[in-house]
Amino acid sequence: MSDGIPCLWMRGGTSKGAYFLAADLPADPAARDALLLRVMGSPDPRQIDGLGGADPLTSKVAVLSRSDRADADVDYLFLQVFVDQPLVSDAQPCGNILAAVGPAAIERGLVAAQEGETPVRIFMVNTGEVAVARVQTPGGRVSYAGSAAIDGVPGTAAPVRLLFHNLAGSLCGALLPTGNEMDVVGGVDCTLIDNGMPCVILRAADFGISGYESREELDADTALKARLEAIRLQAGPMMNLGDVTEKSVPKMTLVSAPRAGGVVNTRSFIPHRCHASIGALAAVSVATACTLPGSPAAALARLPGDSRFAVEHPTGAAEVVLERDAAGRVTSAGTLRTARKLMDGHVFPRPE
Ligand code: NQM
Repeated sequence: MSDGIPCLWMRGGTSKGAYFLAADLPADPAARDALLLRVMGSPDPRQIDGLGGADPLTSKVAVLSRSDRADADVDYLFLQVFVDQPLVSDAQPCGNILAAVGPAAIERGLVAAQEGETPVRIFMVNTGEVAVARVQTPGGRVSYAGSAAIDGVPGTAAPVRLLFHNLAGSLCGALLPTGNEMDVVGGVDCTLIDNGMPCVILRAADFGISGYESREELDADTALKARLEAIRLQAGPMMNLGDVTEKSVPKMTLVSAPRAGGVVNTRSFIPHRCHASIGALAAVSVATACTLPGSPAAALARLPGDSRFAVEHPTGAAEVVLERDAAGRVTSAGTLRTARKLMDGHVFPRPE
C-alpha cells in the first residue's frame, strides 16, 4: 500500500472518476469499498483528504477486468462513492463513466487497439448488458483529441460512440416495473421506468417550479428535495429495487416542455443532488418515456421526425438515438460521448 495503487483518473462524458484494474483492488467487496471511501476522501462534504471532487459526478469508480464472456472484451463494474455518507453502491450503472472504459481498457492492455477505430465490447456487471464503445485509435493508440463536442464539457475531444441493446428492465426487471405508463405516488403523477437507468419521471410544474431553474437553485430547495425523496422511497419497492434508502437509484427526473429545439427539458436528481447535465442512460430512459402516450413526459414532449432525441438539461442537451420497432417500442439506443485521460499514476489513500 505504501507504493500506492495504480489508478487512471479519467473524464467519461460529463463525469469523472478513478479507473482501476480489479486485480489491483481487494477481492472482498467490503474491504474494496472501505478502501474506495478513503481513496475519494469520503465521508466528507469537501472530500478534502481524497481524490473526489465534492460532487457525486466526480466521486465515481470503474473496476475493469478482462471478460470471460464470449460476447464481451471487458467487464466493467461501476461503483458510486457517496460524498458525505460512508456508502459505496453498485446498485446502478453509469453511462458517462462507461465512455472512458474502452479507452482505459486499451491503455491498460486489456484490449488490443486496431488501426483507426477499435470496438470494445463492455459487459456492464451492474446490470448484465453488453455495450459497444467505438474508440478512436489512429496508429494503434488511443486518441483523445478530436472535434466532437458534448454539452456540459468545454471544448472538443475524440468521439466515443456507445451502442446499447436490451436495456429495458436493466435493474427493475421490466421497462415499466409496475406495468403502467403512469402511476400516482405520493399524490403526484409519474412514470416509473427503466430503459438502462431506473428513473421516476415527474412534471416539474407539479412541484410548483418551472423546471428551468439552475442546478444551484434546485440544490438549495430543501422542501423540494424532501418531497422528491419521500416519493423516491415509495417508488423504490414499486420498481423492484427494494429499500432504496442507501441506494442512488431511482433517479428523480423533473420534466418540462423543451425550449431549445429538443424533445423535453429535464432536471435530474441523482438522487439527492441535481445533475449538472443528465446521465447518459438516464437520458435514454427519459427519451423512452417521451414515446409512451400515458407518461406525463409525453404530453410535454416534442417528438423528433427521426431517431435523434435531444434531451435538454441545465447545461445544454444530451442526444440519444432510439431505434424503434413497428409498434414504436424502443429496441436499441446509442449516444455520443467523449472521454479524456487526465492522470495515470498511483493513488495513496489515507491509512485505515
Ligand atoms: O445515467 C450520474 C452520470 C450519472 C449516471 C448519476 C449516468 C447514466 O452522469 O448513464 O451517466 O445518475 O448518478 O455520470
